[in-house]
Amino acid sequence: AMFTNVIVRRPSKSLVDGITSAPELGKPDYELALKQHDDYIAALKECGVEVTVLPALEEFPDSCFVEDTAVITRKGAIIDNPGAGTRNGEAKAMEPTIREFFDDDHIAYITAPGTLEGGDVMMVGDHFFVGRSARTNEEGIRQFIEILEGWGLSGSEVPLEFVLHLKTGVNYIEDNNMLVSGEFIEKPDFAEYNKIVIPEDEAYAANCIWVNGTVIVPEGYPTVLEKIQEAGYKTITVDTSEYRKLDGGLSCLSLRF
Ligand code: CIR
Repeated sequence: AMFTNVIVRRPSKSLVDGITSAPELGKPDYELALKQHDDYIAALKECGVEVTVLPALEEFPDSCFVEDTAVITRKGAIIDNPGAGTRNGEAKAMEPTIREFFDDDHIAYITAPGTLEGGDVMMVGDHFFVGRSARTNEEGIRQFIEILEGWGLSGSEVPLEFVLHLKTGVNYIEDNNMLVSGEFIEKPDFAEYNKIVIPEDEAYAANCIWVNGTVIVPEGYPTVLEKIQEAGYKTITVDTSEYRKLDGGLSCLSLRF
C-alpha cells in the first residue's frame, strides 16, 4: 500500500507542559521543536505525500502527537478515545479534518469506557496489532477489533509492560520487515516477521516510519540507520530531540493514509 495523505498538527507553545516519563531530559525548546516539525513535513513531502498541516492547539500540550487521535485504515477511519485525561479532547478536535476525507459510513468511534490511542496500533497489511497499555484498555481493544472485522480487516491484542505505546517499541516497515526492541524482540506475535533488532542504547529509534518505500529515521541513531539501509531502504533522517523529551517519536507526529 502507498500513502497519499498525511495529517500533522503544529506544536503549541504549551508543548513544554506535555506529558513525559523522562523529565530528566529537560523541557522541549519550542523554537527548535518548530524547526524540527518543518523538517519532518519536508521529509514527508519528499516521500510523495500530500501533507495537511493543522494549526497548533494551545489548550492541548500534546496535540502535535496526532497519531493518538485516530486510526486510519484503507476501509475507514476510527476516532479514538485517548486514555490520557489531558489528551482526551484531542480526538474531537481532529474529527472535522477526518470528515474532509471520509463520509459518515466510513467513520467509527471508540467510546467510553473503552479507551484507545493510535500509538498502540500497528498496521501490518490488513491486520492491526493493538497494544494493551496504560492508555488503551481491554474494552477499547474489543470495540476496535469489532469495527475492523466489520470492515473485513482483523486485529489482535499485544500486552505490553514497559513502554508507553506499542509503537514506542515495535514498528512495521513493510516487506515483512519489523523493527523490534526490548520486550518485543521475543514476542511470539511477531515471530513470522524478519526482525531488525534495535540495540538497547538506540531503543528510541525503534520508532521509524515507512512512507512509500522510504524509511524516516530519527537523527542520531547510527546503528539503526545502518541496519535499515542494509535492509535495502532509502532513508531520510529527521532530528526529533525535542519530541523525545515528551516520549514522542516520528510515528506520533502524523496520521498517514
Ligand atoms: C503522551 O504522553 O501522550 C505524549 N507526551 C507522547 C505521545 C506519543 N505518541 C505516540 O507514541 N503515538
